[in-house]
Amino acid sequence: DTSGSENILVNRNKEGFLNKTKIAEKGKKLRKNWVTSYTVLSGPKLEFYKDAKDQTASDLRSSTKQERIDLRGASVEWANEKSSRKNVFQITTLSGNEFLFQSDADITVQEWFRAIRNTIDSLGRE
Ligand code: I3S
Repeated sequence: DTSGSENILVNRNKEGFLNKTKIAEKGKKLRKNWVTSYTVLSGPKLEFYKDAKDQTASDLRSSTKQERIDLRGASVEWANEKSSRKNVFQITTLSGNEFLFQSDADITVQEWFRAIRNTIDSLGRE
C-alpha cells in the first residue's frame, strides 16, 4: 500500500506561478481580472506573491495585499466551463469567495489540483 507515501508527497508545500482571478465575494459575482501570481501552498492556506524572491523578503506587504485563501472548509473542483482558458479549477471558500486558477501547463495544474484537494481533505479530518 503506497497511499501513505503518496499523501506525504502531495501534502508537501507547493509553490509556483499560477493564473488566478476572483469571481465572487461572499457569493456575489465579481468581474474577472486574471493575474499571474507566485502561489504558495503553506499549511492550510494559499498565499500569493509577485515572484519567488518576494516571499523570502521580510517585507510581506506584497503578500498581504493579495488576499490569502484559507482552505479550511473550502472546496475545489474543475471549472473549465467557466472560462475560455484551458486547465481551470475553482476554489470556493467557507465564506463564499470563489477563485479560478489556471495554467497552460497541464501537469502543473494537475499537481496543484491534487495538492489543494489533499490539503482540504486532510484539514477536514482534523
Ligand atoms: O467569463 P467572461 O466574462 O467571459 O470573462 C472574460 C472577461 O472577464 C474579460 O474581461 P472583460 O470583462 O473586460 O471583457 C477577460 O479579459 C477574459 O479573460 C475573461 O474570460 P476568460 O475566458 O479569459 O476567463
